[in-house]
Amino acid sequence: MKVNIRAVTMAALLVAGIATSAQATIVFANGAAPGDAYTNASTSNQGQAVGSSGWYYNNVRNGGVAGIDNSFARSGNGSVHMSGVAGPVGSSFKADIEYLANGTAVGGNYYANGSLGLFSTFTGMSYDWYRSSSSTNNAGQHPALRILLDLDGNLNTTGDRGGLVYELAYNGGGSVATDTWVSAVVDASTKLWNFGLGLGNEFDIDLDGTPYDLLSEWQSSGRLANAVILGFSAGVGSGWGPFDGAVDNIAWTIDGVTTTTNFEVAGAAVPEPASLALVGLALGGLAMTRRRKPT
Ligand SMILES: [Ca+2]
Ligand SMILES: [Ca+2]
Ligand SMILES: [Ca+2]
Repeated sequence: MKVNIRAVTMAALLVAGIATSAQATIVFANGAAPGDAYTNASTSNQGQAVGSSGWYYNNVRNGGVAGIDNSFARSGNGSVHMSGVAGPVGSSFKADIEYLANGTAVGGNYYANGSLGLFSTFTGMSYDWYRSSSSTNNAGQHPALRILLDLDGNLNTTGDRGGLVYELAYNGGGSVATDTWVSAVVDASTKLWNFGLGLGNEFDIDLDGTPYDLLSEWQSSGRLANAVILGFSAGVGSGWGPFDGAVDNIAWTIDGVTTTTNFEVAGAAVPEPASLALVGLALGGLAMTRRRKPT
């Protein structure tokens, strides 16, 4: 029996390649294990770049903490750990992790100075979030996910910047799960509320009397026809009580292209079990073929 080892090897590499291309981009902490933790005690928003990844710990104030560490491992060894203790009255912590188009530092805080594409070509976003049971803030709160926008698409006018926010409270609500990872998907039929965009907060975009409107309603509004995407943001705080939790696997789809980011700590990366299994299958097939060759 003649076997083309080269063809089998190519097939094995192809299977491994497919598994790799389906994986998320990995963004590592600024520090070695157990990772990093960025904080800022002052009342003014401050940030820090996560390497050259385009991600930033941002809008961190009043003792809020954001960093990639091993505390709540997800899809490997890490996630973005977010916490704070001050609030809900008086000074209140806040901490975000943000991907910003051409992120630029202004007074220690980061702003987008570019666009990821038209809001009209955005079809959804998703992430995993975690709330530790040690949190004592409102039991309905969890890290929020936001798409950041410029309403008129003109980056030189900044008074119309803002975003649309996903929170479970406006999509079913109730006390959220604790000490477990929860995956959330935002699509056309998900309710979102706005901040800024030159519309104030919690604007009723379809004028039907309720301010929490579907992504499809935001997109069909003529007001956002020229809006561009400045970035994406996940975060905690601003009026919360003590919270401890995390986010991971933040993803979005723009113009049919999905971008997924898995936050990890370098030096102890754990490959995805699914891709390991695929590589194992491919290599196993190669070994079986080789055993048959002598006949
Ligand atoms: Ca991870
Ligand atoms: Ca503008
Ligand atoms: Ca409405």
